[in-house]
Amino acid sequence: MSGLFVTLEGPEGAGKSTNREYLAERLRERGIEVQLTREPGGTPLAERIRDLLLTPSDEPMAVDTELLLMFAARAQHIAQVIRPALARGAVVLCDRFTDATYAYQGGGRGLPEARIAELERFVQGDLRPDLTLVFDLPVEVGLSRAAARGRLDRFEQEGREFFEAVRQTYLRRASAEPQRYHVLDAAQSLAQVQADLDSLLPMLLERLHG
Ligand code: T5A
Repeated sequence: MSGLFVTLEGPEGAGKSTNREYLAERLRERGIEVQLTREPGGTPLAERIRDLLLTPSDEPMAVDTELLLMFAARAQHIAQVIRPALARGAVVLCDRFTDATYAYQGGGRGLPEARIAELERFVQGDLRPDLTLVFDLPVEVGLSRAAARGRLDRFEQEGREFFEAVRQTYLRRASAEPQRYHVLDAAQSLAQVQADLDSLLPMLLERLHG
């Protein structure tokens, strides 16, 4: 038995966490097991790596260190949480995954895509999301939502250009592989975004059972 691996992606403040909970409820009320998780993080050890990655520090983090820590956390998360949940037949709803590495370390930091792809193969083998929901919105809207929550993490302190590159990388990847990605307009009201999610449910259930 194998479950369904669904990732939620998008720039800061796009509503991934909020809508992940919403989607989980819609699936659970149909009796489906849902594993909610996130990256970087998802296990106690990976959450410790998350702290290293997100906490601002006086020592600048080298971009390759950042990349390797993302994949170190991911290796732990895949082994401890994602693969076991998929083997049980659960729907894994994961807030960010390797598309975020392409968007932030690739698009934002400028690391070569080939280097990320090499680590992706090494760490994940053939594991790829079955479906990726991209919550897209203008950079300023997302940043103002994130800022309204208070203290900014290490990534949220980046400039507008960085986040524009992040957004464009997501959109480029989505248009290159339309069978895996679904782009949602996350600048709409929450009620409208959730109505859009409702309309995706039949397709999601078909992929789970099909
Ligand atoms: N990262 C991660 C990398 O660089 N490389 C990688 O490989 C990975 C995996 C993680 C950081 O790590 C980076 C990317 C990130 O910078 P994070 O906290 O997981 O950090 O990610 P964030 O995007 O910062 O999480 P946020 O919580 O900011 O964004 P969400 O989850 O998209 O947004 P959410 O749901 O918390 O909503 C934010 C606020 O907006 C409101 C919500 O109520 C909330 O207050 N909101 C709306 N308001 C109006 N209309 C709507 N439609 C709304 N939707 C939500």
